[in-house]
Parts: sequence; structure tokens; C-alpha cells
Amino acid sequence: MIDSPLLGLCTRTPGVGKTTLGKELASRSGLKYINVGDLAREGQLYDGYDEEYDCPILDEDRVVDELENQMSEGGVIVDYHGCDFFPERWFHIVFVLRADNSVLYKRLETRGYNEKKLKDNIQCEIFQVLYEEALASYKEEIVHQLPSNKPEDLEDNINQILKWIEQWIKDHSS
Ligand code: DAT
Repeated sequence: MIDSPLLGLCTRTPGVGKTTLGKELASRSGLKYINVGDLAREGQLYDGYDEEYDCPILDEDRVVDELENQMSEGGVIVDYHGCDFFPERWFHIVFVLRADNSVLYKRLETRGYNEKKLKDNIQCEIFQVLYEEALASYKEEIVHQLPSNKPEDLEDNINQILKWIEQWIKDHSS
């Protein structure tokens, strides 16, 4: 039995605020924060290169293998811009962060994205691609959308999630 929950934080689109939320949440809750993008980069867990989007292609099986031990111990916040390849049993709760397009456009522009990457990412956000993906991968009742437009959203999200973690720990302590 694990004594701390497993949380998934995801967005389809970078720049929405996963990293900011994930790190702050980890420092306030004591849970461990894992950024799958960083993990893949450090371990070179890639399987080819996507020329169109100008980024390496993740080797999903190796990422899952790499994380399996830590996940079985509990108390982890996983941050990635996708969630459909993680085993369903991994997460007790999944948060899909959302930002308005105008907010997102500005954040991505400052990252120097090319026009196609910028447009595709914004379009994914408009069509709620990741939310649909999360609903197809996990039970509907564990998937929650969170707004991530302004600093107050961040604070509200953190407070809500901290309360949820506290309750989960209470409910699962023997
Ligand atoms: P991601 O990890 O989803 O790519 P990030 O955490 O790096 O995104 O955040 C992208 C930028 O947006 C960064 O400059 C911090 C800012 N940001 C994040 N959450 C925010 C919020 N709720 N309000 C205002 N700015 C936010």
C-alpha cells in the first residue's frame, strides 16, 4: 500500500503552466515532481526525430519502464504534454491545465516557436485535444480541468490540490 497519491499534470500545449504548478505543488506538499520532458532529455529516451515539428520523438515504452519503480512507491507528480501512454493504474487524479488562446499565444511567442508549431499548438488547445485524450485514457471522475491564465489561478489551483492531497492521505491511512 502506498501512503501518498499519484498525480498527473498535463496539457497538450506547452506554455500553459504545468512546470510552474508542478514545482510549486511539490515544494508545498512534499510530493516528488517529475518532468517527463527533462527525464527523456537526460536519459535520451527518444526514438527518432520529428522534422515537421522540430523535436525528438519520445520513446514511450522506455519512459514508462524508467518511471515504473518510482510510481509504485507513490507520492509523485508527473508533468508531461500528453498522457495517453501512461498506464491507467498510475494515477489517482489527472489535471488538464487550460489557458486562453490570447494568453497562450504570447507565452509561446516568447519561446521563439516557428509559425507552424505556434499555430498547431494553439489549435490543439482550441479543440481541447488533450482533455479528450485524458478522458479516453482515464476514468472521467479523476480528470479535472484547471484554468491557468493568471497568477490567482495558480494560487487557487495549488490550494485546491493541496486540500485534495491532504484528504487522500487521510482517507488512505490505516
Ligand atoms: P509549461 O510547463 O506548461 O510549458 P510553464 O510552467 O513553463 O509552462 O509556464 C509558462 C509561462 O507562463 C511561464 O513564464 C510562467 C507563466 N505562467 C504559468 N502559470 C501561470 C499563471 N497561472 N498565470 C500567469 N502566468 C503563468
